[in-house]
Amino acid sequence: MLLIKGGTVVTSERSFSADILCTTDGKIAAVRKDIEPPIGSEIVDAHGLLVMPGGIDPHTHMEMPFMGTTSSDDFYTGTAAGLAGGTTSIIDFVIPEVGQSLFGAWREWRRKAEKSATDYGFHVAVTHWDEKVSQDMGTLVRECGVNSFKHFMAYKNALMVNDEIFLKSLHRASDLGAVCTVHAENGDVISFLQQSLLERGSTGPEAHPLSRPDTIEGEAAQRAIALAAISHTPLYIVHVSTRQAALAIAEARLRGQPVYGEVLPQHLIFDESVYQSPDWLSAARYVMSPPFRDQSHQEALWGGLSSGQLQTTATDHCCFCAKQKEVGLNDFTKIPNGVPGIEDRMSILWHYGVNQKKITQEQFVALTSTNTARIFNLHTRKGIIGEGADADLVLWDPASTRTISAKTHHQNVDYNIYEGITVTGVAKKTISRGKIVWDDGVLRAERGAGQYIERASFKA
Ligand code: DUC
Ligand code: ZN
Ligand code: ZN
Ligand code: ZN
Repeated sequence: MLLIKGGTVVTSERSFSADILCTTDGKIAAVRKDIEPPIGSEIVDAHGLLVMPGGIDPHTHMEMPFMGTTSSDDFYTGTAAGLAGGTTSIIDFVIPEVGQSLFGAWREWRRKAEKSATDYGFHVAVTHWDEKVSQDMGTLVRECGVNSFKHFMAYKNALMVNDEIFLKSLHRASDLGAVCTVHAENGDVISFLQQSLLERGSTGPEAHPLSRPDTIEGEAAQRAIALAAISHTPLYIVHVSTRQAALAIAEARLRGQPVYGEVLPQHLIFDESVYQSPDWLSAARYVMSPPFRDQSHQEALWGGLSSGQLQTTATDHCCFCAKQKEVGLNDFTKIPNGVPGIEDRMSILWHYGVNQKKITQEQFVALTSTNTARIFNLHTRKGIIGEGADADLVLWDPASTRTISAKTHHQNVDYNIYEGITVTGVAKKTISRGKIVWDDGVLRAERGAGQYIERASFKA
């Protein structure tokens, strides 16, 4: 048994002094003041520390085949890096290949994820439509613990679905009691703009944001919201990066529509100037979609998070090393889209959010863990601190600092987008189902210790 003594417990609701007792099978047994240590228990001194639910990152891409290559963090290295930053669960994406069934893909990704160090669940992408897709959605929801499906309105001729397919999938998800998630950018417009930029000789990373303007994220978000309304399906919009998309979500919520928005910390602090670096690789490293935008959008994202109109933070963790990025040296449309971030999400949000008084520490817990657990129906086990819940905890030191660097990070990638930034607020210890797996700089991540998280339908 593990007894965490003397800390301040922070939940999405309130902060209070209490000890936490964890059972050997990884559950929380008690949360109250002055718990007497049971015989043989290990005591963790949490004086001066905040004890919060472990982070849940609902948007990662470990070892994902994408744009002709595979993201460099696998399920072990990526989740281990997450533990070093206080994240104890992920929801990754099953992306079926052309011709592969949804169920077949889910089985393949289950196999890949067996090496995970943290618990993990899956959203399953719907990238085409036929009777088998509809059947598999039923199987996945009823028998496989999947309650969310992903749709790409971008990546034409690859992952993109048109409105008709998206609507069919939304309708099927509604019948099954599942949530639909969406990457909202207009893929037809992007494809057109990419071609015209290339024809005009704009081949470098500086053309990337020009090919994906803010307006077409707003347009796609509006369209996704309209389709979700028609089919009465809860909608979760991933990586909201614009004021337009944030407003569309807020308006839908004012109409009473269940629409949720996710924000990536990188969009809160970087702007489009990252693509102007004279050094090709320095700019190419930031190529992800949606791209970094002009700074004016950041106010809406922070406002959305602090007002509750945007509910979660994720990373879209999708690592590609320099060698992989270089495939796009002469053509920005071939640069694999994606940036690392799972290890730094919580520190970045704390440093720029809590320290700057943009959000409270309770909102920090809501935005890094609890809201995601509620939206994706894992809140009986995760995202809370209460008897019977999984003992997934982070002991947070709000006063310690660290300087982020690829030299010291645990992600399997040769750069860090936050290189050189010194943050105040660090994960001192991370506890995954009752075991200390990150201990003040020592990583004890265990390959294969992660369990698959079954998430029930909302119609059960
Ligand atoms: N955007 C990225 O940058 N990478 C993975 C997929 C996506 O939508
Ligand atoms: Zn129906
Ligand atoms: Zn995306
Ligand atoms: Zn993604």
